[in-house]
Amino acid sequence: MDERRRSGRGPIRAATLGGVARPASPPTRGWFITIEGPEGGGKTTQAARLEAWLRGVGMAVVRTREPGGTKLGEQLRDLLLNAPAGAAQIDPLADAFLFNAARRQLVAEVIRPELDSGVTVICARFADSTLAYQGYGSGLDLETLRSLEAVATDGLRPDLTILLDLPAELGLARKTETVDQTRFETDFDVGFHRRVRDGFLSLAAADVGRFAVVDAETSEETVWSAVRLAVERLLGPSDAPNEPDRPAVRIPG
Ligand code: ATM
Repeated sequence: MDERRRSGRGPIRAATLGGVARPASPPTRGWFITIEGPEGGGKTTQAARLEAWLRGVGMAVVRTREPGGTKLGEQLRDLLLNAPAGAAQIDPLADAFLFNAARRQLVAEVIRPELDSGVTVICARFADSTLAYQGYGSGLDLETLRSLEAVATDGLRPDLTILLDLPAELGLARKTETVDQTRFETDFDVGFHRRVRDGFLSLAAADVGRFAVVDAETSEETVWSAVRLAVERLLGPSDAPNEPDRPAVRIPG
């Protein structure tokens, strides 16, 4: 059997463990795992650790991000995040179209082909970010955004979404200690970021089978343990590494 296929998936049975529902039938493509959440939760760090860990257990993995991950997507990212000071306010619906344009390119160029060839895809941010930021944050109609998403993704949904949750104030404070500030930290107030966080939590509460909510206020190591546990539960016994002595980790939420 193709090694990527073998290592990308294992036998799956219908089950819901710790909030992560497993597909009922054996899948034929790679796993699609997204990492979401407000600013400052450590998405990039955790995505990189997850990639390294999955590679270490023999899985074929691609890590990417939104907006970005393709040439067009990275150009759109620059446009969306680094709008120069004094630039005209970007209309929230225009934002949503541009994020979805980047998403469409990423799905068509990277995510779909990789999943179809049995490779697991880890994506830092995906469609839930548009619902949280442009929907809950900027007040756009969620159904309109879901329609845009459906067109952009052809209905592709993650198998698992890990929500790194933390209070908006803490996340923003962590970001101000770094140089990579974007328009979203400089031009949007804390009320906006609180709505985004609450939005993510609402999305998770409405789809407990897909989301694992992880408390990102704690240390990187504690967060990583929870992230790994959520992914182990998705993969099931045949793909998860054998580490019987590892202490159990509670996934908050
Ligand atoms: P990071 O990848 O560094 O998290 O920045 C991406 C920013 O784009 C993030 N800003 N903040 N704060 C959230 C924002 N964003 C949206 O507003 N909508 C989207 O659909 C996506 C993917 C990101």
